[in-house]
Amino acid sequence: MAIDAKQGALTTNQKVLDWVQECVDLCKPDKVVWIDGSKEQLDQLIEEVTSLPDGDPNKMWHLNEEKLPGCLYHRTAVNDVARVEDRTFICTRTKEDAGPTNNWMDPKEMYAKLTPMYDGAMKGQTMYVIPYSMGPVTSPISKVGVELTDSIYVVLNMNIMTRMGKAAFDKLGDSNDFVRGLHSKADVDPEKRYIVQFPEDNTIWSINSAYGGNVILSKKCFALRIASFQGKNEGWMAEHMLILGVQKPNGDTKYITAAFPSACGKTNLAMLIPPEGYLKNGYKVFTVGDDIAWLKPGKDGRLYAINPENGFFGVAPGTNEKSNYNALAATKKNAIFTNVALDNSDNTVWWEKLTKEPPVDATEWTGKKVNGVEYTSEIDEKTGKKKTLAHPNSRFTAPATNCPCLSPKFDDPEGVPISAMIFGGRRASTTPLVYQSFDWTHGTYMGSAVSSETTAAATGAVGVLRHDPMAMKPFIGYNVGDYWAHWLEMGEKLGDKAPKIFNVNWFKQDDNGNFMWPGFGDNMRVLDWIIKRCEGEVDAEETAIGYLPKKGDINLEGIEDEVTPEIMDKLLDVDTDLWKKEIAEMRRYYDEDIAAKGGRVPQALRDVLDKIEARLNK
Ligand code: GTP
Ligand code: SPV
Ligand code: MN
Repeated sequence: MAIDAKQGALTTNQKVLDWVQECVDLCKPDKVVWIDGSKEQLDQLIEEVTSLPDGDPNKMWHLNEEKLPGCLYHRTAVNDVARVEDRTFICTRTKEDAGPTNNWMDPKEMYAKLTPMYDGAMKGQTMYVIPYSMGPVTSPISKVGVELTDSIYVVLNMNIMTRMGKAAFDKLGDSNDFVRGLHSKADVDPEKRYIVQFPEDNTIWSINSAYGGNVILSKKCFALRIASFQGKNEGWMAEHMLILGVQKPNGDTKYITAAFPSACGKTNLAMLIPPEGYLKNGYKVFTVGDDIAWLKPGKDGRLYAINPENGFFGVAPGTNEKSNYNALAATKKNAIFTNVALDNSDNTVWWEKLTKEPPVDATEWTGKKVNGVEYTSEIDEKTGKKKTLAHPNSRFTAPATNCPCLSPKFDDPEGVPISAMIFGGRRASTTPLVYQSFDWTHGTYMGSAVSSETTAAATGAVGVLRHDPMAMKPFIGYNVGDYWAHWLEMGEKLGDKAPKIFNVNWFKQDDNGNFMWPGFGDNMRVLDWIIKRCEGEVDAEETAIGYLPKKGDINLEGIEDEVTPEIMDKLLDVDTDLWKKEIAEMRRYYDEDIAAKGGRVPQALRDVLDKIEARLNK
């Protein structure tokens, strides 16, 4: 019997109702539930999903109610643990509009290919209709999305990651300006897994996955891929950037955004605790966002940022009291843990480096009970490294409001004014600890030149150096050349009110492969220099590649033993030969990977390349 999607609808918006009905007719769920965001409804869903039998792939578990109140645990299929970039598509009408960094298929063809997969995919199941706002509901920068899904796990994650519920429909009113997301886990078949954006239709189709980045459609699919396309057309920017505020002893707060590729330190930097000396002097760091920034020029002509999200979907391994106290604190209640390990002695969670010793009575992330100490001393044949109890891309989903250092401006509809923007990546060599661009155009070049060693956040080999422009390679929803042009246009619009642009590298290694910079909280020392540069309080060394700190201008008080002058020299070294290679590689990248494949590289960026090369050859 056909289901009437209007039953229980939380909106009279005809566009929404028609689209939901269309998807209901296609997916043929037994039931449709409109998510209002109320506690009663969520409690009921939690009850349902935790009552599933242990072998059910959708099962979630309660954790220790005293130590982790309101927290839930979930394991995904072993072949469904990260974003799948080779199965992610941007379906614009022309291939050229998707550009060389995206997989592309004609939208008509893609709809035709996927429609049979969605046909009846929700038989015997419930379709949840999730209205949500990206950004504070009243913000002029925020936008509404609706996700349809057959997964309670998705509903519960969306509840943390977005402002979910009826208020989003109220914000939308009768408007057609909402992003339509259709997700079905279907058979979680990796061969039929597709994560597809149709930017011209404001539509996302995701099928055959149940892993976060592929199914929390608000996140990478909407807030970056679709939103970057919208931003290009509407004069704003959607970036893979954290947003933080540094409050100085005089009470003045400077806001900074930073773009690092996946699993390269955004959450950590966003929540950093300054070193003791800074704390004593009255510095404080506040988190506005840890992954995504939407940026728009404000009335005063400056660039303002909001965090469109409402929670953190953070990398668990490596997170501990010392490395990221605030993130860990945020996971202590009403959080969801995915693919971490369990400490069965007290039904809590564990992951690598949470504590020194792994639990003896452990469940590793695939569900196998093991002796954690013995297990983690075994060598994994595939990687040649020690086995881990948690998946390297295991994640926590934590409400932003749990974060002890959440910015008082987190909910501010106007957002925060940005003084500096930072790019960075994992680079064992070449790239110094920090340097500043000569101007916005050079900064845009720097962003286009971001490259980084790959991590476990996406499937594929780990540790391979790849280009990841603006840390957005997997997330630019249109032609990368046009995206760079949009950056340049934004710079022109902002003029001398544009944020200053910097590049950092926390991951430079010595000859033995050890990181030379202590990182984490000590990154405050670099932020300090960056802020001083923005305020014109400190001079810099003009080099071929940009402005570098002068000797002694990075405050090393308290870490002089660890970061000796010799190490600092290496961290700030600009090796001419390596940089000539870097420039040659960028030329090759622009020519072969971008221009030859339909990317329109702006001439202004090529001019920057020429200028750097000329300076290096001097
Ligand atoms: P996504 O959520 O995938 O976008 O990742 P992210 O950019 O937020 O990365 P996150 O902060 O979760 O850090 C990922 C990994 O980098 C963790 O294992 C951290 O321990 C490590 N890391 C973060 N900051 C630093 C740093 O300053 N130095 C070093 N050496 N490692 C760091
Ligand atoms: C990333 O990979 O950059 C993430 C995690 O933040 S995911 O949601 O999977 O994209
Ligand atoms: Mn990310």
